[in-house]
Amino acid sequence: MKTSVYPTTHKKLISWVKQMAALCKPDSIAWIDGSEHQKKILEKEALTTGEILQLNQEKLPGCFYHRSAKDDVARTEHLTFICTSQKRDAGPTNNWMPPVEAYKKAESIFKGAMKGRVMYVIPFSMGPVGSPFSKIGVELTDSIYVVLNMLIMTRVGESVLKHLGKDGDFTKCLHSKAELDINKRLILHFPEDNAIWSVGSGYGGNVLLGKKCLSLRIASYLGKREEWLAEHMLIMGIEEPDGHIKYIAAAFPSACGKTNLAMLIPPEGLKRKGYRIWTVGDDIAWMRIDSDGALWAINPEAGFFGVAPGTNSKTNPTMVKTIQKNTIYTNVLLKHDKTVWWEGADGDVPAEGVDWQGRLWKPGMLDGDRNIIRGAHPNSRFTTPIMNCPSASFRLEQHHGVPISAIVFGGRRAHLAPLVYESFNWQHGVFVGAAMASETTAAQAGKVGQVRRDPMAMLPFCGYNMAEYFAHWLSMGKRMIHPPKIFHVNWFRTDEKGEFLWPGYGENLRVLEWILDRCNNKMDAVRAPIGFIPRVADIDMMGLPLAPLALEKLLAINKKEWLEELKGIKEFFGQFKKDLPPELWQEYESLEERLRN
Ligand code: OXD
Ligand code: MN
Repeated sequence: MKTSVYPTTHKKLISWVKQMAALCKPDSIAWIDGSEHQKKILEKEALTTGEILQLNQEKLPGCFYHRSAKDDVARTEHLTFICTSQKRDAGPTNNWMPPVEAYKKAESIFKGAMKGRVMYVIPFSMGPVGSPFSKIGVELTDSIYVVLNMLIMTRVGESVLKHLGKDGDFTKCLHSKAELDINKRLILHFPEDNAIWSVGSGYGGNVLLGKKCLSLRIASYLGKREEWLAEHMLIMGIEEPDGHIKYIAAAFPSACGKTNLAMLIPPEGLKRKGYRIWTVGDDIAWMRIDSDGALWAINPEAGFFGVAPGTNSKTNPTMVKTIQKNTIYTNVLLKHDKTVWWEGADGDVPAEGVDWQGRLWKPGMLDGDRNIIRGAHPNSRFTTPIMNCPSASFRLEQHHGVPISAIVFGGRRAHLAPLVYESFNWQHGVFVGAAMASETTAAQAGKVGQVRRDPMAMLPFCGYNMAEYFAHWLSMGKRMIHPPKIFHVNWFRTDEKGEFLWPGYGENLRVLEWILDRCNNKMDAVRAPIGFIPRVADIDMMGLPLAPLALEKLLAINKKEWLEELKGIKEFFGQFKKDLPPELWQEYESLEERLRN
């Protein structure tokens, strides 16, 4: 193996890199410095091997295309483990493996896995380098695709090493695509060692280790220890007609529209009032209590890893503009002119193209089971820098983040949950988050459309026992002088015919306006058993004709359905046994009582 000159004097880092190289046996080691020059060399190399393809540089400058293995297209939650010494620390909702066993299993796959390959060393910062919010990681990988994506999604290179200095803390992230074999795939988290090992996959959520693995699973564990919150939340600024910008953080399960909401364009009526949106992040929020007693947040990421299907000028015009340059497209349809397409993209359906599996594709083609063959995989993605985004917040690089006025939970529920409601207080809000449920989407492997409980949209991402996570949320509330108000929204309620009642997308700002009015103490509300709900007349519907009584239906609360829902909540809470904070049972019982009266 060729040895490299080390661009750092951090002894522990160097010795860890050497140790991992001895395990994985790469031909050489290359340190990623974050320079444009090195990026170009890597792109060239990946083009030669076919790991990426160049897209039409006139129409999509700086853009590339990548196709993954057929069975490596989404997060594999059943292969994702929290490896703590005690099972109880991982809790009943996580897969658990004892660290000794996990290291042993993974070592046998990592052993020699990088033979004939380069091991890239990526020093990265989640959050602006040097901010008190930020955390440093170093990812070792044998995939240029991973390096190129990390260059978009995180802050990478020399400045990070400089900040790390001789002995700074960092998360040790080891990745190898190995044979990309689903039977030899493991995504392992070792919170006690501040380490992540991911092997056998090339899918973003499994391998861009700064994202779900560090910024949520490991960070949630660190957040508990260091008294802050790492959440699966978008952050957006809403500039109000008076020029003030209020920031909200919102948690929805994967592929439920966080990205679209984070950069919505105000509908005409509201735009005229003077609203404007500033995007801080679309997936992850790190939040700390500042000396003012309020909750402040940063987005630790520097890019978007967004779902392509359904993205178009109606659903997300801002994103359509964002992904015109310097973007990596994965598993979408490749058109003959080397541009890209996906189901639900703008413009005409192409007459022909090459699908995400590399096969010639024409619209309407059927597979052996007579199902339509899609050109793009339903979880096909784009990776694109936030700085491309026309609505990118001017506060993205500010080290102290943005103040959060409201926390919004949401789910995809055809029934039950009204368009919006507000919790009575922080403790009740934690219950609302803990009792969240949603229908599954294509972002996780498995069946689509099944209701599963997904507290705070963190079920797949909480790196420790969720009972303690709820307790941590409760204690954060007690420590704040000005806690944000907590709301719940549901854009996905349907009518008797199964049609969506609410148009969603930009129109969602009408609901956010009510939320802000509540935060500004400008609006009364109706006290319902589940929380405060808007009076029908209080949602500004200027320019949005809905079917008669649609808003009434959207805001209706069916006590019978809610009593039925309580059974699911009880079952979910029950699995935590004595660990569940009693406050959540109190909230459960109070809700039941309110529903029965
Ligand atoms: C994501 C996810 O990719 O939640 O953001 O799956
Ligand atoms: Mn996500």
